[in-house]
Amino acid sequence: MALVVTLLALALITAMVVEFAYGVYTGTNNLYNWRDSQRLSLMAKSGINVTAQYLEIVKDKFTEPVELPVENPFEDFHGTITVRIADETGKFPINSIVPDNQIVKKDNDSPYKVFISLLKELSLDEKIADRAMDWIDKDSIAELGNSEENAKNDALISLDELLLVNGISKDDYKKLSPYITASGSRTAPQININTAEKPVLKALFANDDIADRIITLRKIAPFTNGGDLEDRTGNKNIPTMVTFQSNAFFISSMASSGGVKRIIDTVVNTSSKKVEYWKEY
Ligand SMILES: [Ca+2]
Repeated sequence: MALVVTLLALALITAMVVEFAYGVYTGTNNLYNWRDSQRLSLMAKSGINVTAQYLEIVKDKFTEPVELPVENPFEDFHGTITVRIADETGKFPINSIVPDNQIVKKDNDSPYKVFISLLKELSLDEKIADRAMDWIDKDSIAELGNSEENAKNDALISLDELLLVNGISKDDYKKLSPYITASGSRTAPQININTAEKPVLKALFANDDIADRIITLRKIAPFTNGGDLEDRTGNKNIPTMVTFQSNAFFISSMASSGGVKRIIDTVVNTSSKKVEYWKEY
């Protein structure tokens, strides 16, 4: 009997010790994870700050998206910061299909028409334009069956809102999102032809040949103004949305260490010096 009691007591004590050790282990682990994620958050933030200042200097020379990894930027902490920069002014500003005054223009040079051309260019359903329009415009008059259901009736703050729009699938979004932006003016929208990708240029100029010529010629020297564009491409018809400088950039800064990572996505406006969008995850 005494032996049984002793064995039971021993088993109980062993279980308690194991439980305690496990508790200490997970507690310490949580603490380290928390500490690391705080450090990673600050690292990611430094990545954004440095990039924003760097863009102040190089914004006019920026031609294509870049990715810059920096290994162990701090002496006492092993990790990597990877910064990705892309020009937002080279993309189609989707909010501009509904201007601030809510009057949607549908003539040839209008943002709405350029968006339709971009959808065609990407082999996407043209009706996506009307669905996006109903999502953004303040009224509740549906262009298509369910296009006003649960609509935001306001401008998009981030592109992933498009996933909430009725009739826009995940695949549509994946195809479209590299070429559009939620940034930019709704009343005087601009696209920088020195950085825009081919589908955007083709949609903007409604002409394959001119888009190709722009891409070839801008590699030699960026276009500086309308006259320069006219002289070098021989094209006299310059769309209203054309611009030659960028003022909004997307920066994604990812800090990682030992499998843990923190990412900050942001859009900074280099003219107004404002942060237009900020998401940390
Ligand atoms: Ca609406």
